[in-house]
Amino acid sequence: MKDTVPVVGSSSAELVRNLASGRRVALSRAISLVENRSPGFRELLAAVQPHVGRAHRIGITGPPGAGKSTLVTALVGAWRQLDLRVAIIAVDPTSPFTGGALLGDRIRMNEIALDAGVFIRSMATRGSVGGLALTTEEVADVMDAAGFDRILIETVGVGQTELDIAAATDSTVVVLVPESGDGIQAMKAGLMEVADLFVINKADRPGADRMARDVSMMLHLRAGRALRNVPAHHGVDLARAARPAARPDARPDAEAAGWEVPVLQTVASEGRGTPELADALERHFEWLARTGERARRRGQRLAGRVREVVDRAVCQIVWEDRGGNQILDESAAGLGTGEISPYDVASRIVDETVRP
Ligand SMILES: Nc1nc2c(ncn2[C@@H]2O[C@H](COP(=O)(O)OP(=O)(O)OP(=O)(O)O)[C@@H](O)[C@H]2O)c(=O)[nH]1
Ligand SMILES: [Mg+2]
Repeated sequence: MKDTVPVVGSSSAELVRNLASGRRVALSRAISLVENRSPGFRELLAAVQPHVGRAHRIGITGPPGAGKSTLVTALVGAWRQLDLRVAIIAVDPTSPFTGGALLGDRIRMNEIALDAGVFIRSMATRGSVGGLALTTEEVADVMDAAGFDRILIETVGVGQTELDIAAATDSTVVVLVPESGDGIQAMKAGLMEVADLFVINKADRPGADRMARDVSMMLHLRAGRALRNVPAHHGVDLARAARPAARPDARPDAEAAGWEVPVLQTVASEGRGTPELADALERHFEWLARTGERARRRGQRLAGRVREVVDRAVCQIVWEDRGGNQILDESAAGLGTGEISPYDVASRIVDETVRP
């Protein structure tokens, strides 16, 4: 199949016309090409790039069974009423998204799946060739160029990978449920850093108010700390200088940049609170555009993507092409006896591969 992708070899304009005309087969194949890193995927991404940047990208993450897909379904319903086109990426779903069963509402999901204005794609973590966050962003680029107005990315879990994927968007929604543990736990998992909006779903269950209060309190504590780090005058920021340099593409948390992270309560299965979630997402998108934050984040993401691709290429050169792996193998015995140190081996590898 990968040799017969119809979009490859066509001009950029043709390609985008193909995608924009709503040809789902063309879109599916373009996405597979990107996902599998098949020949031509770079050209395809280059061709869509000038048409990228219109869609509002929204990441939705949270523990398994929190009601993410149910929320997604409700949002899709709201947007379809406004005649907006919606694409959904379900990353590593615990059950196939299009099956509908996991939504607990088979009929509504099937309606959505049959709607020409909705496109659903599942992506597997296992066997992903590139970095998953990178690939997900690239798939979103293809959907963006295909003219979708909203792109929803659902990831299951609150580990680093899931957060990275959900945060590679304009707006990141973290979904918690009353029983998902206390707010402190949530903070530890790095959720506070990535969330633009918190949703306490299953608010029909006991403990929702308390959970919402805990999360709000954590957010305020954080905001207080962020303020303390602002230098009193425009001199050197010692607090910052003392810390190790952040990753160049790291994302400053939304609170520090002037957005007050809302903590919403929803009962997604009954559609309660979901119009407010849709509103909050609109407000966030407007705020991003108004403050220039959207362009800034996008710039950082693009720079991060370049870094990631360069890092991969350099690793390939050092370890594979120029024999780094071989040097490491040869050094195994010496390392084991303590005759040479890991630093010695590393220096030798750098000397012989990077500066030959
Ligand atoms: N009581 C209650 N149940 C809900 C609510 N929202 C969703 N559910 C139910 O919770 C179950 C899981 O919902 P999903 O939307 O599949 O949750 P998910 O977070 O997408 O699940 P995974 O993708 O498997 O992690 C389903 O049976 C839903 O009907 C809610 O607000 N209250
Ligand atoms: Mg789900």
